[in-house]
Amino acid sequence: MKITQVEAIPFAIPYRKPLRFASGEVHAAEHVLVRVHTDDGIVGVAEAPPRPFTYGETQAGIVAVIDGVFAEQVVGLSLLARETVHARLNRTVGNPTAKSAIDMAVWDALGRTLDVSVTDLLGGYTDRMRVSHMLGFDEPAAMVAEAERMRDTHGITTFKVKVGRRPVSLDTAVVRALREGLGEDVDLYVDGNRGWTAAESAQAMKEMADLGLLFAEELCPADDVLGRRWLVSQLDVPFIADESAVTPADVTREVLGGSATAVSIKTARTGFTQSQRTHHLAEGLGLEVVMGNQVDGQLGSLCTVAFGAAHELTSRRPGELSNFLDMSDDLLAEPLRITDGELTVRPGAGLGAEIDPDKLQRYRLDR
Ligand code: MUC
Ligand code: MG
Repeated sequence: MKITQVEAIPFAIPYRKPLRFASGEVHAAEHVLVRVHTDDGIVGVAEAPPRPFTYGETQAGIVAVIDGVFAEQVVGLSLLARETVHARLNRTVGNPTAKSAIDMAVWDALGRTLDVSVTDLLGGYTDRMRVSHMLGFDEPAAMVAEAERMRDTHGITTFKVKVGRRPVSLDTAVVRALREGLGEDVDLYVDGNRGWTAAESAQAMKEMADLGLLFAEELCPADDVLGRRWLVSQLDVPFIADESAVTPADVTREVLGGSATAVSIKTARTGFTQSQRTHHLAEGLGLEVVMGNQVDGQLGSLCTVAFGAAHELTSRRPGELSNFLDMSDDLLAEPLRITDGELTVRPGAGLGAEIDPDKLQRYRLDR
């Protein structure tokens, strides 16, 4: 069960259509495939999505920090020593998606070694989650058409709508068009990626007061400490901390400071080991949890559902598990399928993910 090698393989797969939001846009999945090898011949896998506009990481930086710093810190450790892996990686600040991909590949390798699924190792609550789809910036009619397509093709009835543009009426018109177009049978919530000020956020939430929103997420920056507290105190829906609360300590700070009342857990940035800590903290504090999407590919989405399905609290709300549908291709040999609005974990050991060697050869950038 000893780790013998950690590989970081950069690859790029174009999106069929880009995802646009207030803090950036994604045109291609320029991710890093991480493989953790053991002395038993087992290989665990996970992917790291660089999001420079959220965490400052780049694809080249993720490869460099894994090859130059992290690999040698974990080689020689047992797969059972996940807390030691965590502690060693945390000697280096930042680099959340690079650390998380190593952590998740270690869990995958452990599951494969023990012939147990990662979901069962983590908690084994259920084997599936309902799916929520993120709608990126576009004209109202195009966003309604996309939501209808997701509902009719995949049975998805929960949508997270990207907002944060100026004037705020650009986005409030979209949310209104979605409610009018899709009716009361869908659930809607909004994510501003820090695009508005606190006052703009309050104005937008007032304009949308009759639209029955489930949540609001990161409408304004957490660094506007007083503005954000003032906003959150007047809302009658949970306010989700996403990029403002990466670590459990960040979550504690935001929640105790009155700047958030719910949390997004993203395995892409907290892996499984750190996501468990955030989950337990959320349970202790009585927070709503949404399993979020870091604009993940299929492997990342599989990690999210593997974690989300493992606990009652993380599987209670629909998870953001569908944006891989916008990619032109993927690395998995067996594609993920969303049916009747649900995504199931893969049966079998670990994450149950097999990488297609031909696809990896085609998309890898280090050939
Ligand atoms: C989200 O929930 O914000 C976009 C930026 C980011 O950091 O994550 C995505 C989705
Ligand atoms: Mg968000």
